[in-house]
Amino acid sequence: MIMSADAPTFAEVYPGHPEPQFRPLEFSRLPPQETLARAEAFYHEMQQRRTTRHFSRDAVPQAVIEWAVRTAGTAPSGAHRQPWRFVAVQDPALKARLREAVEAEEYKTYTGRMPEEWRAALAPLGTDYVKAHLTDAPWVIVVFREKYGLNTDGTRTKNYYTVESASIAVGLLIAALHHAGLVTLTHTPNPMGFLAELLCRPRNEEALMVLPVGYPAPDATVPELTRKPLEQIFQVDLGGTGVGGTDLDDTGLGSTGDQQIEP
Ligand code: IYR
Repeated sequence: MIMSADAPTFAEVYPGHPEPQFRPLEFSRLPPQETLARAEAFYHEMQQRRTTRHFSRDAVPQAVIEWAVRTAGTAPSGAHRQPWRFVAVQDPALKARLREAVEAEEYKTYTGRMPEEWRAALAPLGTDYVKAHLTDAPWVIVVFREKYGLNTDGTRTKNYYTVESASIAVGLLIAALHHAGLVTLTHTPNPMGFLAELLCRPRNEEALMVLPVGYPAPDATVPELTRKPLEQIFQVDLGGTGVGGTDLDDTGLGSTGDQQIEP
């Protein structure tokens, strides 16, 4: 391990680059019991979130969408390039064109391209090529990732981890919309190439996800799904979760799961 006394100087690692400017972190530390209470309360709030395909046509003010997108824009990103663009579509004619284009692709997917294994995976969700949510929802947010930066002189700037960065932003967007009392659906038409053209985005942007946003229809339904319990998604150190004082023994995996270390 490199000892901090031997750590290279900034000038050694970044020769020729100006020193970065730092400022003190604004941070107010909460009492531990409040931290725990907030962590739990936020889980309970997010646990209420459901993806639905059934949207009311009721309007949602643009300001709500703007605040949610601002929240999405707080996401961390590779080299802080913020490689995302949120196109919020509300014009009924444009939503109709969007739906038409999406359904044309999805029709081909559902009636031909989809392999049986994929079809079997989607059957419990009952999705199909009819995308009424794209015209019912008052807003459809199309998220683009910026594959590279495009300078005014036409040259390119490399971006980093654009899928990861834009996906983190989408996660924050979903949480923000739920927190605001709205519902959304993460929709991934496949292929998505037509979206950049339809929404007049430049060639350095590629669509990542389509999220209709609004209120649920009064008769909205959701599939019967369960979420994996913590024990199935969490591991501390080399195995076991210690959750609720139990480990993975009752799975037959042993307390260190399948992460046994070779002697
Ligand atoms: N893109 C299609 C199919 C689809 C795929 C998965 I994986 C889903 O979880 C749901 C749908 C569509 O949006 O219908």
